[in-house]
Amino acid sequence: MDMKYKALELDLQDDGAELQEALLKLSGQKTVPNVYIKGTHIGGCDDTFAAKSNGKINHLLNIKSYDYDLIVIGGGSGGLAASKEAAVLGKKVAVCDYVKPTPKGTTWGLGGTCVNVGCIPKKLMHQAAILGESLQDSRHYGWETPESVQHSWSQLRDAVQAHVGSLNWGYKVALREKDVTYINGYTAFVDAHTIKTVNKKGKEQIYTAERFLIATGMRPRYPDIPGSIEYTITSDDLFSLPYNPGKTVCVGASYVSLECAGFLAGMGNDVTVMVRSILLRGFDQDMAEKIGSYMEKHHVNFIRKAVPTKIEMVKDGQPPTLRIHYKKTESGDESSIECNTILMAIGRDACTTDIGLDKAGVITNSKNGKIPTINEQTNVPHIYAVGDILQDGHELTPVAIEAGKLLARRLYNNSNRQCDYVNVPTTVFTPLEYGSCGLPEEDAVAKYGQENLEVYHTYFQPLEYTVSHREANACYAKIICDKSNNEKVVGFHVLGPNAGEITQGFAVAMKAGATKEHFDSTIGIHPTCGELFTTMKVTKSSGEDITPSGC
Ligand code: FAD
Ligand code: NA7
Repeated sequence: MDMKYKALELDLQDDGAELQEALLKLSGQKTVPNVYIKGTHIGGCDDTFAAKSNGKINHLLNIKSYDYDLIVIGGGSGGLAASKEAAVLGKKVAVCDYVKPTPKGTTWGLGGTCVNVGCIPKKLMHQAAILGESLQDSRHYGWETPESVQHSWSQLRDAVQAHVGSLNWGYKVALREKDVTYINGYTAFVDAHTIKTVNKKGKEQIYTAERFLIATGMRPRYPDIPGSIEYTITSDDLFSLPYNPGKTVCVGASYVSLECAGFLAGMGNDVTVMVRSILLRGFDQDMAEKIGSYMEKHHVNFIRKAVPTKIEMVKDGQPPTLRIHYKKTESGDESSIECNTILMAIGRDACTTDIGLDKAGVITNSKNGKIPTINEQTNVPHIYAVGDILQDGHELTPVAIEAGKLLARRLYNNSNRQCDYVNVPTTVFTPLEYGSCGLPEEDAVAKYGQENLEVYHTYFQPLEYTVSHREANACYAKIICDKSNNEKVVGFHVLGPNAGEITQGFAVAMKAGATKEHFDSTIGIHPTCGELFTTMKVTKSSGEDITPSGC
């Protein structure tokens, strides 16, 4: 606590035994440590820790006591997990959460991106599209459904929003049950131990805390072109859009863009994706291209190597008619498309610019606003960060939750377990789902060298696709093995239905250090897609045929 203290080591004192007797008389305690503060007897080790946590030591030392042990800024995946864990461990905790409305005025409740405008609504809309495809398949399976089946955007949106609303409510209840104070106000640091919150009526409050956790997440970016902010929407608006988006252009080739394009097309909308360079930067490019060609065959148009230059309103309405002008990046040719909705999905910015980090002394990366940390601790020792704003983290909900929970345990329960950011599995929910764990092939080559790798791969056709006559070589799987280390599996990739469910199980195996031999000696579950990982034989380097044969 940065205080001057004097320690008497009784076994090193000539009169140690006499001192011990005197202490016994004075305090009734013979054991050591025997702690006094300004003449007041505190007790032994446990008593001292208790006096620290109940404020007695602060009081004796005349140290200002704080309103909270921990204030968490941001009530999303990471912030909520950390705050609940810290409260369960007996700490006085507050969570500050506030959603700045989008330029279109969209706002939402407690829970952060994942629950309100991310994973949850998007997976439900993905499911709506999957059901549409299954409806087509069902006719091959004997269901006599009418050809003119229609999809209702408003019914889906209302059902999705009802579910999201129930989750918002659940989070509030959970905070109340765990005695976490919920402060619904925009929050910024005033100094390193003080924050100011402003609620939607403009009322300001000041709070202090011994420690802080920053978990403010990210928000979508808009390109700096005319009409962009006035006329386009982002994923923050899409899931509660009051009207069917109609003919849609999705700008960007990020997973957010491809997922939204996929489910909108699956619901019968005319959809175009505008791609500046490559699909799914950061993901395995072999897989990314296969996703793209499947989507192209399934009614999603792609304009490659193009960037938007201007957006115009042609006719206001619900939906409006818009015109997006764009330029080809290589030829410079210009063109435009008329559509109803333009979804900007060109990346997300860390919410760290106007939260007073300079006043608290917290350093950010000037390139992307993210916060560098060591084990989630910022350069200011009592201020921590988790989730999407973490430099070198993963922008995924389960990662934010795990990091938040483990941090609370380290701070308040003597744990030393760190969040492990290696082999984090993930899934892109495009019409054909793409699950991956470990390294993309490009990264594996860069790390291990081509000569040290063996890639096993195969196309596959889910049994369910046969009766409904879906195309044969759309689904694909590959594993990347490190030959110099017993063919340890360092990359796992699968493109097919339920890829997320398949990948989750194999991620456990990879965490345990699975090798190709482990995969081979595992007995498959027949007939499933996952079983093919137990029988993969063809290496990419052999160039052999990988189209599937029978059981
Ligand atoms: P968030 O959940 O974003 O929470 C931050 C909270 O802090 C927000 O409520 C914000 O309003 C609030 N806040 C910000 N600044 C302040 C302030 N100054 N004062 C008070 N409150 C503030 N991840 C997956 O794992 N799987 C998926 O399938 C998936 N799909 C996604 C789909 C989309 C469309 C998007 C956009 C994201 C998706 N993600 C997915 C990513 C996932 O949502 C994020 O990784 C996760 O929400 C990050 O959690 P967080 O705690 O860092 O921040
Ligand atoms: P990403 O993964 O940063 O991708 C951004 C995409 O947008 C990418 O395809 C970019 O192309 C493209 N982009 C970027 N700027 C432009 C402009 N000006 N014009 C056209 N296209 C552009 O962003 P996400 O939206 O997926 O968000 C990331 C996180 O959100 C994710 O990790 C989750 O947490 C949710 P490029 O490849 O750079 O040429």
